[in-house]
Amino acid sequence: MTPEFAILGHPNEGKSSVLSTLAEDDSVRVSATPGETTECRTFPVIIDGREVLRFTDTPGFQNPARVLSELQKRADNEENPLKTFRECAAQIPELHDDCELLGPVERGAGIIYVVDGSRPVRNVDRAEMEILRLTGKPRMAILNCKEDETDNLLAWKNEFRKNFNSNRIFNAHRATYAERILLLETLKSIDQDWHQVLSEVVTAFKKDWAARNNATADIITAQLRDALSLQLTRNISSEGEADQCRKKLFLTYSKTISRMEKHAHQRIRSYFKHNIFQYDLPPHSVLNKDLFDERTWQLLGLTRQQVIIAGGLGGAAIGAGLDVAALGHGLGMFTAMGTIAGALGALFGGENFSDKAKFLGIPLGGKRVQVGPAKSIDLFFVLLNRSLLYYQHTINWAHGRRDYAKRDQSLVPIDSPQGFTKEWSAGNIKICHDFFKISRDEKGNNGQKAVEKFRQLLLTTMQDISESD
Ligand SMILES: Nc1nc2c(ncn2[C@@H]2O[C@H](COP(=O)(O)OP(=O)(O)OP(=O)(O)O)[C@@H](O)[C@H]2O)c(=O)[nH]1
Ligand SMILES: [Mg+2]
Repeated sequence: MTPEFAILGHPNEGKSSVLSTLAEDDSVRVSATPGETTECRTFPVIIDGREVLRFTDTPGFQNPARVLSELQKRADNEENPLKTFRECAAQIPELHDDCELLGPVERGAGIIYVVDGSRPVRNVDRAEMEILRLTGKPRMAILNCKEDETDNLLAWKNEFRKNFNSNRIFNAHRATYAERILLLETLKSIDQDWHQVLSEVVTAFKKDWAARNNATADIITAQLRDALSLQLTRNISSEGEADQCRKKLFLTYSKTISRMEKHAHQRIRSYFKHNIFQYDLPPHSVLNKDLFDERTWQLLGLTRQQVIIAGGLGGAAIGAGLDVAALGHGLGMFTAMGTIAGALGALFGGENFSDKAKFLGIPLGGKRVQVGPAKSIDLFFVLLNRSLLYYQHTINWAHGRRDYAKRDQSLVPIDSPQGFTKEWSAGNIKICHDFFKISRDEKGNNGQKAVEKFRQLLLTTMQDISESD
């Protein structure tokens, strides 16, 4: 049977938010106004098409003192006090919410009691906890602290020990994948009958996460290959048009690459089940800058040291004609070349085609300008770091979170200035360089090897990101 857990508690403590995060469902209704949830609603957790678990959202307690006294009255001489209480409460309008919220418990759901642990314990909370204890159902408590206040935690924990099989801190806004797994592990321990089935659920969760990472690695690999091999050409009738045409082509080129990036990021987002709520990127994130902004390149491109390593690997790593040492890092990539068109040519490939055509033996019957395939491996690193930043942001955005609170600004992960590749060794740079080269040119068997090596590097990096705070 599919295990069911009902999320119970006082109004406005974050029950729906906790559920949304646990079930990774951003369609759950969350609101700052108490009393938002008035009916129970069940959210299944589906993995590989199978419902492995379900969570039920409930309204908050409205009359805990009255419910408690009604239950106590029945506790000694009735076989099922919860059932008879609900039958009676169903006739009393002001007990609607209290009757409704106990429905899932009556049908056998485990209890997850949610409190805002940043405020003190009150008598109504004690009444609610006593009600839950009287149900005799397996139950755990969750401290979902809305504020950073920790002075009350000890008092809460003392209350919990008396009334619950287990308790945990779990923040609806900040809980990570690892914390969700830990919560499931705790649920395992609150009732022996669930141990086996919840172990299977944890295994399924882990497998599912690995599958999402694999899919993300495929998405990023394909995004990079498409971007790096992108090549645009136009025929021109005179040399005079070349500069203008190249600029126009570059505009189309950069828009196309940005569109490819957006598409890749949307796909990553849907793998991680962010379907409805459009979370913003952190306000100060480099991801908010244009992909072709010079600052983006300074922050996310190669370090000076790495530029030299890449240069040593030969091939098309560095823009033609660029003096590696002179360009260095952050020296103003786009202006260092003297002219914009010159810079574009160096970074993205932009010869006038007449000479090349001769070389290739292709009669063109005119001149052509070309932008792409990418000449600078920096484009590769910028795109890679941006996609990894997007991945990091996505996996750390809890589904129950719906905005950036003002005071939360400092908690938003600050994007590391150089991206994830800053510390990468010469070995890793070589893997990237090989991938870069084959993405631009060939696609033979050797190419497959280079792609696979890069994909593995990507997966390891994503794993590190998943496991870091
Ligand atoms: N800062 C912060 N706010 C939270 C957190 N959890 C919930 N909130 C906010 O608290 C408010 C109430 O959250 P809900 O999840 O709707 O609470 P609820 O317990 O389901 O409320 P009712 O359905 O009205 O009983 C919303 O404005 C949430 O955004 C949290 O961990 N941190
Ligand atoms: Mg609610």
